[in-house]
Amino acid sequence: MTAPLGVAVIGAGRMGADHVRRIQEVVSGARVTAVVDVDADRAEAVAAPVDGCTAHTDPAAAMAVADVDAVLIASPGPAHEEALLAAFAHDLPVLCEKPLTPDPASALRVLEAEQALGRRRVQVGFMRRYDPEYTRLRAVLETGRLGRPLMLHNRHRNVASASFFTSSMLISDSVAHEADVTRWLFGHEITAVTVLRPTPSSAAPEGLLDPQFVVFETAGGALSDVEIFVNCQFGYEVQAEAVCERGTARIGAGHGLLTSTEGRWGGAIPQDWTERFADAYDRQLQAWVDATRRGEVTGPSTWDGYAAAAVCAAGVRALHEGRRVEVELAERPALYG
Ligand code: ISE
Repeated sequence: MTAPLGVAVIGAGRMGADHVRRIQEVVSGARVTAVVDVDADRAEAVAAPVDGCTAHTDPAAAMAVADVDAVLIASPGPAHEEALLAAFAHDLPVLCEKPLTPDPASALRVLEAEQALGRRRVQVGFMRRYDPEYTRLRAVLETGRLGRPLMLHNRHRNVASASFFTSSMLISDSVAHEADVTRWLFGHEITAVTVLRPTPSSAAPEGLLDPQFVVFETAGGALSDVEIFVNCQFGYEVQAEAVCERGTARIGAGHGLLTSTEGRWGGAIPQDWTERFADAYDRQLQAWVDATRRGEVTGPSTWDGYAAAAVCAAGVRALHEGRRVEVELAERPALYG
């Protein structure tokens, strides 16, 4: 393909609008040709500044536009299944923001529909896999220099949760990332989840179980724990330490610019994920555009999206039932290696 990839962006909210900006200003080899949102005014507002870009309220209508070669789904999770199936019907490659879909049953339907096509069509937006620190951590583990990984300690902190955040969403919306990085770093599926609930922070909205402490067991025998704290008030922090037989590897210390002045030293803490993972989002999108133009599909797959949904479903049950819950996973189809 020599012409730029024409992308329909579905969902013109915070993430969708940011992806439109990224395609227009950062990524090479692509342009936004359609924007879709249930809110026609919002779609129009995001599409208007982009040359030749049309605005729509129906994803399928946008996919039928002649210069749409690929689809980026950034609408809310419950709308993903319909958009994914429409993209399959139009034979278009997709970058789908996480979650693939909100629950394992719908993720399995998407998995089956993609299998029926006989080839991969979807890259799931687990952008941490494109973060330079996470890729270095994985590379170190892969050399085997530190020995076999035994544990992964994760910390995931947000400044404040959105008004619609529920206790389950700490797992399904936030810890979904650690479900994916644990599987990706260790190369094993997560088999069971336990969730502990400390007394909530007084800064947490009434009724929100925040923070939570999550423990994943993996098929390889290694453990991965996650402190998820979405009203920590001071900054956005994502850290991980892999403990191996002969050493440890740590990321996320956030040592960017450090200043020393007036008897103190220090730096700044990012305030949200678009800032902390800006590089990862750029690399993810460029990798998708490049692969799509080569006629390939790379990166996190529909299987990865489904597996994360299955782990999160077990996690949500573990949270509410106060017990260890095993992950129910379908057989991994040959299409996903
Ligand atoms: C949000 O949806 C994300 O994906 C962020 O990366 C995560 O830190 C946050 O907790 C989620 O709500």
